[in-house]
Amino acid sequence: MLELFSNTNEPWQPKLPDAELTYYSTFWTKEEADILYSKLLKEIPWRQDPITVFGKTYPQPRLTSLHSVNKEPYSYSGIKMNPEPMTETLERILSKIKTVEQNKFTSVLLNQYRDGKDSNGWHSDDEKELGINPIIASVSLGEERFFHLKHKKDKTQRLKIKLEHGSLLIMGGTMQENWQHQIAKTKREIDSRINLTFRKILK
Ligand SMILES: O=C(O)CCC(=O)C(=O)O
Ligand SMILES: [Mn+2]
Repeated sequence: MLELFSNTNEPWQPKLPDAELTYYSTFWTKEEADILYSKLLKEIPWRQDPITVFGKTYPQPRLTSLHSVNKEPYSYSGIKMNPEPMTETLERILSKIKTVEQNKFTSVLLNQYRDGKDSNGWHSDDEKELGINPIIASVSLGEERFFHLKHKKDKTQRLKIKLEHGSLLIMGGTMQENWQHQIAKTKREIDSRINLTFRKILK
Protein backbone atom coordinates (compact mmCIF):
# COMPACT_ATOMS: atom_id res chain seq x y z
CA MET A 1 0.00 0.00 0.00
CA LEU A 2 2.74 2.43 0.97
CA GLU A 3 4.52 1.90 -2.33
CA LEU A 4 1.36 2.73 -4.25
CA PHE A 5 1.35 6.20 -2.80
CA SER A 6 5.09 6.81 -2.66
CA ASN A 7 6.21 9.86 -4.62
CA THR A 8 8.18 8.62 -7.63
CA ASN A 9 9.17 12.19 -8.41
CA GLU A 10 11.19 12.83 -5.25
CA PRO A 11 13.98 15.18 -6.34
CA TRP A 12 17.58 13.97 -6.32
CA GLN A 13 20.02 16.38 -4.68
CA PRO A 14 23.61 15.25 -5.12
CA LYS A 15 25.98 16.55 -2.43
CA LEU A 16 28.49 18.64 -4.37
CA PRO A 17 31.04 21.11 -3.03
CA ASP A 18 30.25 24.77 -3.88
CA ALA A 19 27.00 24.06 -5.75
CA GLU A 20 23.33 23.30 -5.31
CA LEU A 21 21.66 20.92 -7.74
CA THR A 22 18.15 19.49 -7.70
CA TYR A 23 17.03 16.98 -10.32
CA TYR A 24 13.43 15.87 -10.99
CA SER A 25 13.68 12.95 -13.43
CA THR A 26 9.99 12.93 -14.42
CA PHE A 27 8.73 16.43 -13.78
CA TRP A 28 6.42 15.92 -16.77
CA THR A 29 4.87 12.56 -17.69
CA LYS A 30 5.97 11.01 -20.99
CA GLU A 31 2.66 12.03 -22.60
CA GLU A 32 2.97 15.68 -21.47
CA ALA A 33 6.64 15.81 -22.47
CA ASP A 34 5.85 14.39 -25.96
CA ILE A 35 3.29 17.17 -26.51
CA LEU A 36 5.60 19.95 -25.27
CA TYR A 37 8.46 18.63 -27.44
CA SER A 38 6.45 18.60 -30.67
CA LYS A 39 4.85 22.00 -29.96
CA LEU A 40 8.25 23.63 -29.34
CA LEU A 41 9.82 21.99 -32.39
CA LYS A 42 7.11 23.62 -34.56
CA GLU A 43 6.41 26.92 -32.78
CA ILE A 44 9.86 28.25 -31.88
CA PRO A 45 11.62 30.45 -34.49
CA TRP A 46 14.82 28.36 -34.35
CA ARG A 47 17.99 30.05 -35.64
CA GLN A 48 21.67 29.25 -35.98
CA ASP A 49 23.85 32.23 -35.06
CA PRO A 50 27.55 32.57 -35.85
CA ILE A 51 29.74 32.51 -32.71
CA THR A 52 33.25 33.81 -32.19
CA VAL A 53 35.56 31.81 -29.96
CA PHE A 54 39.28 32.71 -29.68
CA GLY A 55 38.92 35.08 -32.65
CA LYS A 56 37.42 32.47 -35.01
CA THR A 57 33.82 32.65 -36.24
CA TYR A 58 31.71 29.61 -37.08
CA PRO A 59 28.06 28.52 -36.93
CA GLN A 60 26.94 27.60 -33.43
CA PRO A 61 26.68 23.78 -33.20
CA ARG A 62 22.95 23.82 -32.32
CA LEU A 63 19.85 25.93 -32.93
CA THR A 64 18.70 28.49 -30.37
CA SER A 65 16.00 31.02 -29.52
CA LEU A 66 15.65 33.53 -26.66
CA HIS A 67 12.25 34.49 -25.26
CA SER A 68 11.50 37.00 -22.55
CA VAL A 69 8.84 38.92 -20.68
CA ASN A 70 10.93 42.07 -21.27
CA LYS A 71 13.20 43.43 -24.01
CA GLU A 72 16.53 42.91 -22.18
CA PRO A 73 19.14 41.43 -24.56
CA TYR A 74 21.43 38.58 -23.49
CA SER A 75 25.04 38.29 -24.65
CA TYR A 76 27.36 35.27 -24.62
CA SER A 77 30.18 33.90 -26.85
CA GLY A 78 30.17 37.17 -28.80
CA ILE A 79 26.46 36.88 -29.67
CA LYS A 80 23.94 39.49 -28.57
CA MET A 81 20.46 38.00 -28.61
CA ASN A 82 17.35 40.16 -28.63
CA PRO A 83 14.42 38.28 -27.16
CA GLU A 84 11.25 37.09 -28.83
CA PRO A 85 8.05 37.29 -26.76
CA MET A 86 7.01 34.42 -24.49
CA THR A 87 4.59 31.91 -26.03
CA GLU A 88 1.66 30.05 -24.51
CA THR A 89 3.69 26.81 -24.42
CA LEU A 90 6.63 28.53 -22.68
CA GLU A 91 4.24 30.10 -20.13
CA ARG A 92 2.71 26.69 -19.50
CA ILE A 93 6.15 25.17 -18.83
CA LEU A 94 7.11 28.09 -16.58
CA SER A 95 3.95 27.89 -14.50
CA LYS A 96 4.70 24.26 -13.64
CA ILE A 97 8.29 25.11 -12.71
CA LYS A 98 6.90 27.77 -10.35
CA THR A 99 5.26 25.00 -8.29
CA VAL A 100 8.76 23.98 -7.09
CA GLU A 101 10.93 27.08 -7.69
CA GLN A 102 9.67 30.60 -7.00
CA ASN A 103 12.61 32.49 -8.53
CA LYS A 104 11.36 35.36 -10.73
CA PHE A 105 12.47 34.06 -14.10
CA THR A 106 12.22 36.65 -16.90
CA SER A 107 13.66 34.78 -19.85
CA VAL A 108 14.22 31.41 -21.41
CA LEU A 109 17.04 30.37 -23.72
CA LEU A 110 16.15 27.36 -25.87
CA ASN A 111 18.65 25.00 -27.49
CA GLN A 112 17.86 22.39 -30.10
CA TYR A 113 20.50 19.67 -30.52
CA ARG A 114 19.53 18.20 -33.91
CA ASP A 115 21.68 15.07 -33.53
CA GLY A 116 24.84 13.81 -31.81
CA LYS A 117 27.02 16.31 -33.70
CA ASP A 118 25.27 19.23 -32.01
CA SER A 119 26.77 20.23 -28.68
CA ASN A 120 27.37 22.96 -26.10
CA GLY A 121 31.01 23.44 -25.02
CA TRP A 122 32.37 23.82 -21.47
CA HIS A 123 31.07 27.04 -19.91
CA SER A 124 29.43 28.57 -16.84
CA ASP A 125 26.28 30.65 -16.98
CA ASP A 126 28.04 33.57 -15.35
CA GLU A 127 27.21 36.51 -17.62
CA LYS A 128 26.84 39.75 -15.71
CA GLU A 129 23.17 40.08 -16.76
CA LEU A 130 22.42 37.05 -14.53
CA GLY A 131 23.80 38.65 -11.36
CA ILE A 132 25.60 36.65 -8.65
CA ASN A 133 24.60 33.09 -7.77
CA PRO A 134 21.89 32.82 -10.41
CA ILE A 135 19.19 30.17 -10.19
CA ILE A 136 18.70 28.42 -13.53
CA ALA A 137 15.90 25.95 -14.26
CA SER A 138 16.78 23.56 -17.08
CA VAL A 139 14.12 21.48 -18.85
CA SER A 140 14.96 18.54 -21.13
CA LEU A 141 12.70 17.14 -23.85
CA GLY A 142 13.42 14.50 -26.48
CA GLU A 143 16.61 12.48 -26.81
CA GLU A 144 18.55 11.90 -23.59
CA ARG A 145 21.97 13.56 -23.42
CA PHE A 146 24.63 13.62 -20.70
CA PHE A 147 25.18 16.86 -18.80
CA HIS A 148 28.86 16.89 -17.80
CA LEU A 149 29.98 18.92 -14.81
CA LYS A 150 33.49 19.76 -13.62
CA HIS A 151 34.74 21.86 -10.71
CA LYS A 152 36.90 24.77 -11.84
CA LYS A 153 39.64 24.26 -9.21
CA ASP A 154 39.29 20.77 -7.73
CA LYS A 155 39.98 18.51 -10.72
CA THR A 156 38.81 15.43 -8.76
CA GLN A 157 35.24 16.79 -8.77
CA ARG A 158 33.47 15.69 -11.97
CA LEU A 159 30.14 14.08 -12.69
CA LYS A 160 27.67 13.47 -15.47
CA ILE A 161 23.90 13.36 -15.24
CA LYS A 162 21.67 11.78 -17.87
CA LEU A 163 19.01 14.40 -18.63
CA GLU A 164 15.80 12.53 -19.32
CA HIS A 165 12.75 13.40 -21.45
CA GLY A 166 10.45 15.50 -19.23
CA SER A 167 13.07 16.21 -16.56
CA LEU A 168 13.85 19.41 -14.66
CA LEU A 169 17.29 20.32 -13.29
CA ILE A 170 17.68 23.32 -11.00
CA MET A 171 21.14 24.84 -10.66
CA GLY A 172 21.75 27.23 -7.79
CA GLY A 173 24.05 28.32 -4.98
CA THR A 174 27.57 29.15 -6.17
CA MET A 175 27.45 26.57 -8.95
CA GLN A 176 28.14 28.98 -11.86
CA GLU A 177 31.06 30.54 -10.02
CA ASN A 178 32.72 27.22 -9.21
CA TRP A 179 31.68 24.70 -11.86
CA GLN A 180 31.52 24.41 -15.64
CA HIS A 181 29.10 22.29 -17.64
CA GLN A 182 28.78 20.96 -21.19
CA ILE A 183 26.73 18.80 -23.54
CA ALA A 184 29.37 16.82 -25.43
CA LYS A 185 29.07 15.51 -28.97
CA THR A 186 28.31 11.81 -29.29
CA LYS A 187 28.90 9.30 -32.12
CA ARG A 188 25.66 7.50 -31.20
CA GLU A 189 22.90 7.71 -33.86
CA ILE A 190 20.44 9.84 -31.93
CA ASP A 191 17.38 11.98 -32.44
CA SER A 192 16.99 15.62 -31.50
CA ARG A 193 16.74 17.11 -28.04
CA ILE A 194 15.29 20.41 -26.85
CA ASN A 195 16.62 22.14 -23.74
CA LEU A 196 15.12 25.20 -22.08
CA THR A 197 17.00 27.21 -19.46
CA PHE A 198 14.85 29.68 -17.55
CA ARG A 199 16.90 32.57 -16.21
CA LYS A 200 16.42 35.93 -14.49
CA ILE A 201 18.04 38.55 -16.74
CA LEU A 202 18.68 41.84 -14.94
CA LYS A 203 19.00 45.28 -16.52
O1 LIG B 1 21.40 21.62 -23.02
C1 LIG B 1 21.62 21.66 -21.80
O2 LIG B 1 21.21 20.80 -21.02
C2 LIG B 1 22.45 22.79 -21.23
C3 LIG B 1 22.31 24.09 -21.95
C4 LIG B 1 23.20 25.14 -21.38
O3 LIG B 1 24.08 24.88 -20.59
C5 LIG B 1 23.00 26.54 -21.75
O4 LIG B 1 22.20 26.86 -22.65
O5 LIG B 1 23.65 27.41 -21.14
MN1 LIG C 1 24.78 26.67 -19.52
